[in-house]
Amino acid sequence: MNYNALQFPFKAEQGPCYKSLPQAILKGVPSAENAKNALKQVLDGDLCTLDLRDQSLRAALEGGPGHVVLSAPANWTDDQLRWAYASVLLQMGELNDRYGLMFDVVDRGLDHTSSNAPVSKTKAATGMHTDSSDAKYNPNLVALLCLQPGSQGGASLLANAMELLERLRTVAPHLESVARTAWPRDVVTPGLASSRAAIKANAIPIFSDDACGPIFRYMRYWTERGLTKIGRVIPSKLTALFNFIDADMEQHALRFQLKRGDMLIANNRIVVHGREAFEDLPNAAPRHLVRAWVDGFLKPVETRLSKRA
Ligand SMILES: O=C(O)CCC(=O)C(=O)O
Ligand SMILES: [Fe+2]
Repeated sequence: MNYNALQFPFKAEQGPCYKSLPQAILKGVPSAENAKNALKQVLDGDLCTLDLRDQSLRAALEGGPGHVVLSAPANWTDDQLRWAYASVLLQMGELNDRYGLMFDVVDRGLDHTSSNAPVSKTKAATGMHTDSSDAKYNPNLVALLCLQPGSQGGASLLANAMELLERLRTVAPHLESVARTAWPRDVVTPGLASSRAAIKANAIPIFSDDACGPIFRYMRYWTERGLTKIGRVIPSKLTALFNFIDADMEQHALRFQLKRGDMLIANNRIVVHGREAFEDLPNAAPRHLVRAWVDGFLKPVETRLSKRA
């Protein structure tokens, strides 16, 4: 896939790419009483009879803006929203189980700076990132369902890495080779041992390409922490690259608030996301998002081409 900036009209002033929820979901939603059971059936892989094939959704994720926000009715119950979310995502691929098929993003009072806790269990700003700190695993799509936006802060941020690459090539072309070098990243995935050798082996380039096209993988905090843990000084050229990327995203990122029922789905290979810090105020409902990772969304170019031939 040949991405270039013209294929990626990702203009901050236009806001996020909202699309309506497929009609089949709106029509087929189970009753509030049946929703828990219906959700279990969908997650257990029982055949979903709804026809959700929506090429515009797929097209928005593969090219174009690289993300969509689907808005489900806020008066649906949590289980109805989870059912709709799972039903849509399972049309795109398989759900990954590393953190559970649906991972609750809520503040658990943890601190990611003094432990291996993921930022998704804290109320801190996440910084702009793509998901997964594991060199061997990169989800195709990252999805976040908003059950409760919370009372203070927590805005969502999205940036397009392909546009960023164009600007890097114009403004600081000498840094592209730094971005294409594999840098060690701290190992924080549950179940993976975090030794110096494991961190060294967990090296990931920021920009790379595979048979499906370009890939951007960015986690500044865990890269700097990984390098520090293995006793390496952070090279000044890497700091210069990080500073460029952060400043570029600060200038160009979309910033918006998810509402109850919103499902943000982003192509994790080309779109970077983040959230601002939040505070759960006393006597107010705590912020609650549900994260899912979708595998198998993209087929290698050769497969697609041979199908077309
Ligand atoms: O809380 C959010 O809005 C985003 C959380 C996130 O990026 C994650 O869990 O990977
Ligand atoms: Fe994330």
